[in-house]
Amino acid sequence: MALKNEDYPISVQFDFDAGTFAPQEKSVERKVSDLAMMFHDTTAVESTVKAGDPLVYEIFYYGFKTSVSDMALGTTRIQPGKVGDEYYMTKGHFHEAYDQPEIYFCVKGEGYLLMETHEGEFQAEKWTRGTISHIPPMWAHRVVNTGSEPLVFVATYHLAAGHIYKDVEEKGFLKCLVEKDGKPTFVLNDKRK
Ligand code: S6P
Ligand code: ZN
Repeated sequence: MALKNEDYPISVQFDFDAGTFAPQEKSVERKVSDLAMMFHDTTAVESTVKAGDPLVYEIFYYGFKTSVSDMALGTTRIQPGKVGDEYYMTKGHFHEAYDQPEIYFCVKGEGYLLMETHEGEFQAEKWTRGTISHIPPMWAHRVVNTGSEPLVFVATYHLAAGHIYKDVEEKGFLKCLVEKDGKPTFVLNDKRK
């Protein structure tokens, strides 16, 4: 089979200090207002948005699409911070394609990877720099930054995986991470009580 331009090997360069890589195809920013329905303290959401609507996280993408494959790279940089007592986190999603897994690699910072199935199985993985987690198909996934510096992780997945946000927007995850007595603490999500 004749090779097309996109079928040749390619590399990008990761910057461990910045938590980004170059070249990039695109980036997306999510602020507190984009995550308004995700945090449990709606009064704190309102006042944080009014006070300047801070950036929570950015995602940098590169899709290594070839004629026959669709491997993709995403790096997410979550700022340290809280809305009320709840730590900054990603929205979280299920993959649209039920057979699509993903690998997450924590390269900076500390926090938790929360995962949950439609059947209500919940699992949280403690993350420090160097933790690599496999997210099996059919597990929703969200990352929470419980540290005092940006948390950066690299994701590899197939573009065919797609994203479904609706379920997480409506019900959240079974547990939330809040600061209690200065420590990250799991509490049951109000929407599930
Ligand atoms: C894609 C992968 C990540 C997330 C990113 C932001 O499958 O899991 O690149 O898109 O970490 O999270 P979210 O929930 O806002 O898409
Ligand atoms: Zn994903």
